[in-house]
Amino acid sequence: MAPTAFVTGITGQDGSYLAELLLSKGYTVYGLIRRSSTFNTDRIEHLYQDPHAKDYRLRLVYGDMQDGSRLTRLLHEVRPDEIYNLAAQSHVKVSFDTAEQTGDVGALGVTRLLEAMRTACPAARFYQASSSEMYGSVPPPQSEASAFSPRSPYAISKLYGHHLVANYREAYGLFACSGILFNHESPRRGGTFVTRKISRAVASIKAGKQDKLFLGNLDARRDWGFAPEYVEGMWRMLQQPKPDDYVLATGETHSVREFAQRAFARAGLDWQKHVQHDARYLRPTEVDALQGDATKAARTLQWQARTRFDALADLMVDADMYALQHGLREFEVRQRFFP
Ligand code: NAP
Ligand code: G4F
Repeated sequence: MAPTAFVTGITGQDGSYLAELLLSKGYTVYGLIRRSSTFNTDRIEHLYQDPHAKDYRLRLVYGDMQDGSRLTRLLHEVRPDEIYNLAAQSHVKVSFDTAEQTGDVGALGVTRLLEAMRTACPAARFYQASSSEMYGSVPPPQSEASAFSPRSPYAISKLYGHHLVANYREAYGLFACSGILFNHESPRRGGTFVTRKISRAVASIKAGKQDKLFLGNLDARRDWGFAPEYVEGMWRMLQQPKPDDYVLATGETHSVREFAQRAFARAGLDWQKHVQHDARYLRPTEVDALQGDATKAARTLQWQARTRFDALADLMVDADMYALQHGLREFEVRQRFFP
């Protein structure tokens, strides 16, 4: 029988790519969505199926990581083979403003979902979206063996979830894995994360619609990869004979300044003429440098990041310029760039 997956965060960047991957593998996918007064399903619109269709395999269900009884009821009804927990308030800077809610979703949400799984479907396989932000001030390169030193409410919530997954694995024998993913981007990346903020601004400046781009810390260094490759790694973790935790990363590190330089150059622009500093984008505490060591994933999962820094910046700028020129939304750009 074709497997069933339950995906939280399906409307996000990773959720949309993961849904595509699982549907292409024949899965029936249940996606948790939040009720919103406006449509929040843009990233999965191209996957939408009429519930009356014969091969109806993408099933969207309402719920929230802050509503444990709903999660329990859903897992009793769906009884999935695999659970991917991607839901989070995932913006680090915002987490300083909304620390309590970020923790409720990112930390306690994991508890709610694992408890639901423990009672409803203990034989299911569980993936937790852990983050390289958990390393915080630990010097690079960072691997599964590195210590954690989180520097934001977001990172602390993720570390809670990370430790809980390990505890439920040991205490109850659950098949639960954490993927410690370093930054991964795409044309579907939220517009307030730095890479997409830059690629959108480049397109807009090139089109003569704006002149300045305001950024915070240009010295921060990140290990940026391409999101579709990372969701493949998530799936591979759940296909292993034993549950474990894995770093997914490119192994390269670059500064925000370098990303801006490359992105503007792609459009034939000089970044220094357009980028200005704005202290409002600085964080109370910063993560200065991330560079992942994904040796374990390469060895065990046969997973490797393929898209490198320059190609990533180029494809994001190309997608945003194309979208602006043709008046397209993100998922429509996909048809042109990633058929
Ligand atoms: P994203 O685009 O911000 O998506 C977050 C998803 O979580 C959205 O679907 C959002 O729903 C959902 N969500 C937020 N609060 C929720 C709640 N209370 N109940 C149910 N759903 C909720 O994030 P992403 O980049 O795809 O990342 C996916 C996961 O990986 C996140 O947990 C993130 O923290 C983690 N992560 C990301 C990266 C990265 O570089 N992208 C790296 C490491 C870890 P709405 O659409 O309704 O807001
Ligand atoms: O793009 P960012 O907001 O991503 P950040 O903070 O690294 O977090 C992302 O990656 C994590 C994995 O390591 C995920 F867990 C998390 O959910 C999220 O997806 O910022 C990257 C860097 C930071 O150092 C920030 O200070 O860019 C710097 N930056 C400089 N100017 C800016 C800006 N970031 C944003 N968002 N906006 C700016 O104007």
